[in-house]
Amino acid sequence: MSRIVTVGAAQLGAIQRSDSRKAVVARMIELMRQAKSGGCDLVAFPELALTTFFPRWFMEDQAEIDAFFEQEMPSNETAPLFNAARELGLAFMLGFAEKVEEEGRTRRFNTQIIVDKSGKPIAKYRKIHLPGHAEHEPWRAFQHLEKRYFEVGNLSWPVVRAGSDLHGALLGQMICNDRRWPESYRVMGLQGVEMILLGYNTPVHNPPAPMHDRLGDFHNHLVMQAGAYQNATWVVGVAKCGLEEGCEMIGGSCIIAPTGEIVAQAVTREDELVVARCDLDLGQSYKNSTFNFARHREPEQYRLIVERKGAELPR
Ligand code: ING
Repeated sequence: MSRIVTVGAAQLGAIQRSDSRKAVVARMIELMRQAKSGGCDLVAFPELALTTFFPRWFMEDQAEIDAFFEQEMPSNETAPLFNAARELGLAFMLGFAEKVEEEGRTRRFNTQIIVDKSGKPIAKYRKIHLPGHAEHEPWRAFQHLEKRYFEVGNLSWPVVRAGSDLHGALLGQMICNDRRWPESYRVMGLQGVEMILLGYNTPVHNPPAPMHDRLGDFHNHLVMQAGAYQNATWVVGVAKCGLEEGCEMIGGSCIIAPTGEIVAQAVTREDELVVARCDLDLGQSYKNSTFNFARHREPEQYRLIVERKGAELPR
């Protein structure tokens, strides 16, 4: 009996600063309806899916910053999303800015959750690789202040076994910049992950390295295809994209098989649903051969990967 999960990558076009959560949630529910009629079991939304990508601005007033965060999940504004999913019988992944009281203090993370078809949250992940910078750098066309607004995630990369509504799928998550680091995939590969869900907001222009701009779409698929193949897992990458507050962001949402092949991808930088039937056992032949980790890996030889942060050149 094959374990097929039909996935909808629900790409979102631009969200402007003035767009209300109510308006965004309505767009997301429309994508959920399309997903339902497309036979989906699971819908994945982008990173920070409820608001414009606010780390592009330098802000000092904490109240102004906190307007972009969710104090509770679901809230009055996001409850309609949970209700629609439950009514449609859809599981979903949602990225949002999380403000939480934890260990006696207020903490802020770039977070994703997975909610099952009954509306129960079954997984949470907090972004570990925070790109950009922490102080105002006015030379940039726009800022990228994730190191200022978020803490490094403290949940590692957990892999959870979903319920029978998703055929016991071994699900993992990462967020945006995490996808550029092989360690993110491997930590989940070492837990037998079958499908990684990730959202991203990726500007076309990278101020510190403008010569990379022409390769943004290529690098986007390169890293996810490599991660999928090298860990024998499905990878679902979902963009928030288009021209947001003057900043163009790449699209390229896609569903990638454990073979490393892109099986479906977006062709616009708008709200667009990308659907694929995903056989969760497709990675098995790789896990039993080429990427049989227990048989072929030599962790004793990999110590530098954990012990050393930055590169140190030989004398
Ligand atoms: N965005 C970008 C990303 O990793 C970036 C940051 C852009 C890094 C271009 C390198 C090059 O896709 C987020 N939100 O991490």
